[in-house]
Amino acid sequence: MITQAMTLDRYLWQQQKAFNIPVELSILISQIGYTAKILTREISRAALVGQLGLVGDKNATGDAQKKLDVFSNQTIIEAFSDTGLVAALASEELEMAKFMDCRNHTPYVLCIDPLDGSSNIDSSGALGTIFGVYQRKTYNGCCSVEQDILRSGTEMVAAGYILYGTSTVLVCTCGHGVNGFTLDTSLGEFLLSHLNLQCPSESKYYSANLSYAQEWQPHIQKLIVHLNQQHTSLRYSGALVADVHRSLIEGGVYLYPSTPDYPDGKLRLLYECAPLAFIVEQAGGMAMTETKRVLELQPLSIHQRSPLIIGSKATLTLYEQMLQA
Ligand code: FBP
Repeated sequence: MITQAMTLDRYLWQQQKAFNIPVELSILISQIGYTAKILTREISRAALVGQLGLVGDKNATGDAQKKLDVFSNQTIIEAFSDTGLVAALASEELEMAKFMDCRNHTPYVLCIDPLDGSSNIDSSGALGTIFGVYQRKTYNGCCSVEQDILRSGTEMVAAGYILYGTSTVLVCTCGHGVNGFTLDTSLGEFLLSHLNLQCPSESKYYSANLSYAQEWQPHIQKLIVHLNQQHTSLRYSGALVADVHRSLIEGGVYLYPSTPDYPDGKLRLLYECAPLAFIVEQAGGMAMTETKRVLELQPLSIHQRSPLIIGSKATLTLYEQMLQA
């Protein structure tokens, strides 16, 4: 059976031919797979190698930085240095954009949350990595934040996430459907395990931090009441990637709405909301802020926040009707 298994690299090569995807984009995603193998190893042994706990600094958006946040970010920067693939990088762990290689032949811009769900690290909960890829726009030997990085999600050419859970799963799309690959640690290979993922239209689960529920907008509260009336089970893992992955596999909706403290929500548009919106839409689901389609949002800053409601189509469509009611 193993010999028939489809490796990530072989799959990317087939996609290249089938959809005329540039080889550089396939290599970029393959390189993300490589960083996921390193992170899988480091996460699984974090308590044994002193990688639990805080570094004592705060990241670009004021969150306490965990040692694994810094390790993950550094691993990604090193993995793409000198590859000629990534001209500029926007990361949750970097205050400013990092211009990696602005020589004219370097084609892509990478927006990444190196480690999602960091509050789960010390309790060995689920973690993730989220990434979005844009075709570079400036070709005059330099890069620009405005032109190359602050792009609406509709311009994305690829996106994906890695879930570090009971197994490590890499889910990605180049705009031609969504596929999942599970890491066989004995081979060190990502093998195709979820072909052409389709997000079930109905929600079996919902994920939200209900401790803020009384502060949410009335139409959000109405949706929660409806989900509870339907006995839609609540599952909130503390890791956006894990909750969105469950929604993709079993049907569900994840919500992080705005509150008086977080008028724009908590999650970051460029490297959390937009890449996941691209993936979920490709899998037949939907992704909205509280009022509009996430992918149409034009970011004004690298760490801009956005409310997020993402997942099963029937639930999001019902939410839209509640909005218009
Ligand atoms: P990080 O990327 O900094 O981990 O933040 C995102 C996140 O941890 C999501 O993964 C998760 O769903 C949410 O924030 C949890 O936030 P809260 O603790 O406020 O419910």
